[in-house]
Amino acid sequence: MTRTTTGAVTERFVLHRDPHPLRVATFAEDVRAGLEARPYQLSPKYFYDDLGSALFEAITRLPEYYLTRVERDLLATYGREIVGAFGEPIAIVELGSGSAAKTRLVLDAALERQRTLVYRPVDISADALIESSLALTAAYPALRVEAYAGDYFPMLRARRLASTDRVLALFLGSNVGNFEPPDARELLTLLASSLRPGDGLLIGYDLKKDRSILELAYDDPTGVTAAFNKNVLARMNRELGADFDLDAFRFRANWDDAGGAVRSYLVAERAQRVRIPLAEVKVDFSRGDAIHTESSYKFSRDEIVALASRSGYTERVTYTDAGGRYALSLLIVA
Ligand code: AVJ
Repeated sequence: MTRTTTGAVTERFVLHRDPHPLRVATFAEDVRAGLEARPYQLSPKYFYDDLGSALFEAITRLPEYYLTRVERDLLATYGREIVGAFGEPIAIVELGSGSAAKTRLVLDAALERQRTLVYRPVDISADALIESSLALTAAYPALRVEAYAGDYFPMLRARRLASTDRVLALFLGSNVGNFEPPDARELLTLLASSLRPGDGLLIGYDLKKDRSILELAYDDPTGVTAAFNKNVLARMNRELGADFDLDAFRFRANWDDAGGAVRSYLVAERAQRVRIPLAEVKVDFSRGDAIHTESSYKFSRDEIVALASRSGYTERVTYTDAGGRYALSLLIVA
């Protein structure tokens, strides 16, 4: 089945592909910029090719990675109350929908209150979007999916998500934690400008806690998170003709208390030269050189409410689990 940039995949599922899809050139440009920078860095968005998305699904099943389970329990407990806060039929927008597994709890709650529902997921991985949207439209006859494959920022700047519906936007999974604070603020502000006063944003975020719990969640003894990180080296080998030796790099994740984030790295185990022809870059790593692959910021409720008010929202309610590990805040566009 050929897919057009914007086109109906099925009768109730339309896929809009970002006019500037994530081209290899973009990947190559970002790799070149990141490996010519000091310290070396790569964007976590490049984790999510097919294998990366599957490895992330595996991470969400790890006993150490509590985020997904705790968030799912909060959605199961408070989903009805959250959609009930809007009193009228809603449409649902979601940033970073991934497999949309948790989203079903919100869709269920909404479809208990209204006959039909429009769901607008946005994700960097078109394949993940197509897979989840086909599964959702098969499972929910009253659901219509308008999916957007691409990067959040150009999508929001192009106001592709603006609509006349009462909208509940979802930003779950502590995905907000992947953005540097100024970028998180810009993203929430952009999203607010695509919504109308009175629309909602349900944001899920991981709370600050003991270093040992956080470092275990991001460096599990099974090695799944290490594989998730090393996959980006393998991806450069696959897509950019690089010659990374994955065994010559070690994964490391540390809690940075001052910065408020878990920082993930791939560390060179020995001095080595790596060539990445399609990015026109070669790197001479010294032993111990680190490539920063991801920051996962952790928050307090007050920090999220402060970020929200600076981005155009007021806090309606916040739910946390009994263990105080994770939170869901329902924000309203001011
Ligand atoms: C999907 C970005 C929320 O940072 O917790 C999981 C990705 N990285 N284990 C996170 C991730 C390492 C995850 N987010």
